[in-house]
Amino acid sequence: MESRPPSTQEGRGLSRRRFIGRTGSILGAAALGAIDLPNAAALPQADVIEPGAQVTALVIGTGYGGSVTALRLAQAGVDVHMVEMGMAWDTPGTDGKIFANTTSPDYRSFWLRTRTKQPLSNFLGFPLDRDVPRYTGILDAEEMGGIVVYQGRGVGGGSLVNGGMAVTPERSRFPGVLPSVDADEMYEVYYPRANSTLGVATIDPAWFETTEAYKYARVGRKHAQRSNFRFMFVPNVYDWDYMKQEAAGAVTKSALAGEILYGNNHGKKSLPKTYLAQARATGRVTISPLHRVTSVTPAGGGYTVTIEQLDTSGAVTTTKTVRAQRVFFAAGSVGTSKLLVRLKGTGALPGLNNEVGNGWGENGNVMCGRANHLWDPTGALQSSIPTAGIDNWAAGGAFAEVAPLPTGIETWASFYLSITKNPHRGRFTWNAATGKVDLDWQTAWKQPSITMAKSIFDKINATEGTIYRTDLFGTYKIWGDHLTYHPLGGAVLDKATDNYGRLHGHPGLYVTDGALIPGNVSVNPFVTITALAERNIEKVIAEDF
Ligand code: FAE
Repeated sequence: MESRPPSTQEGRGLSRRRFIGRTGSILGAAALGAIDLPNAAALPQADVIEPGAQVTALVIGTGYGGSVTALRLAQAGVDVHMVEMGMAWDTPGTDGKIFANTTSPDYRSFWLRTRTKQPLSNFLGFPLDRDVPRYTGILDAEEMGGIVVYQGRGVGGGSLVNGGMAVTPERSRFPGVLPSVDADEMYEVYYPRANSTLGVATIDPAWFETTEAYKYARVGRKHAQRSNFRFMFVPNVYDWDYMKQEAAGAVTKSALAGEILYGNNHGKKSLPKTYLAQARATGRVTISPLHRVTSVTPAGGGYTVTIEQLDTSGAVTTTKTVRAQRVFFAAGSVGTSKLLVRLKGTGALPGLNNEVGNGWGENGNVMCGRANHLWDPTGALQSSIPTAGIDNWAAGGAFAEVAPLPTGIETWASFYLSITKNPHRGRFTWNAATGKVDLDWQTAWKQPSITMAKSIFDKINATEGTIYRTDLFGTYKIWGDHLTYHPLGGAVLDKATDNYGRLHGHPGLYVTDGALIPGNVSVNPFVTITALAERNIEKVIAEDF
């Protein structure tokens, strides 16, 4: 059934009983009780901020950095208000589901677009993008100079749309990622704390060997190992027991039904089920969804924060100003960088230093597919949750995630998202003429990433006698070099801020998200973003509150 946008915020206050009644036909009682709470019950209730409110700590954004910050402040006895420009994602659409399937994007899928912009634009020569109603959907494909930056929008930020791959970088690489941070502390205290609060776990190896859903990853392993590359299992925040039950037909399918890019209706331990659930349980954290911060400026020892309330068409319905003693920028690398660069450029925060906007990178993301032989199928059923990687970082500067292509049909394709040691860094600057923030990235800067990814896939193709797919990113285009899932930097730790995220020039302002990390973490970034936020907020609570 084609799902349509609700004309109002239909069902916002839906009770748990009514929710179960509506979805009872697709959700078994066991699934509701024991394993998977529907989002309506698990998500924090909206508690919208009033104009003129006075707030002790205001957090901009509800992704990883924001959620860690809110939880730890609340546990220390500080009242927190979180402002999130995206939706709460706690209300089912007309099809009874909160999130749309990856294979059939609808109004819920994209942030304020009238046509989808899917990372894989083509398949077998056919363009995949289609018209959708403009809506405050979950995935933002933000087009900036020479690059499309994909980001999650809603309470939970990137955790709503990401692949859940929860990777701690190798200890030896860490000093190259964050040189001013004590690595021992990170690996002894903050990475373990982040992994345990996020609910990170590794797939049962015995199940991996037998399930149809990971045939594609086993083919990926075989090809990697035959070319002498290091293959590794990658931990994830998806509930592996739930996935096993999906395979057994005992619960409603999510990963095995191709859900990922536009949200998982079940199984994924996204932030609303982990950090944000704990934060709400303290009774000290409130959240305003569909509210966007546009300005922060000093006022009487604290800050005046301007916030626009949006409706689901993206129109501003109200503009509010509130007072906050302290403000934590957690709007993601792009969101935080753009806000800070604009606030410095317009004179709202004149004390920010010239490092603001610098050091932005895309974690060297580049995608490609390989065409396998007919005797080497990758499976019609593919779990949308990746769990394997090929590590050639030391020799070739690339770590490749063995990614799914969950089309529901046999494709004979192996698909990869590579993270590479791309040395290029972009810079955000204020453009007074247009009143916008520009990013000086160029698509040509992806060439080093392609070269590094080729260090793996040229060799595999030579060993296997196979070729690259040319039908996934356009016609006769091998490399997905126009995008990133992993924006990082723009307000770099120990440069735009002190060594704990305090912004220079304005006491009481902090950066807590991926903007702190200078462009690259050598693996998927959210565990590092979470662990760094844990480290920084511990120091800030001890010294500033
Ligand atoms: P983020 O999670 O982006 O949260 C920022 C929040 O702030 C968002 O909810 C915004 O809507 C909100 N916001 C922005 N501006 C404003 C404003 N002005 N006012 C109010 N709210 C605002 O930031 N990483 C992994 O480690 N493993 C993966 O498997 C993985 N897969 C990915 C797949 C996809 C498709 C995508 C898009 C990303 C993936 N990532 C993955 C990246 C990961 O989700 C990302 O690094 C983190 O979410 C970044 O966390 P932050 O806290 O920096």
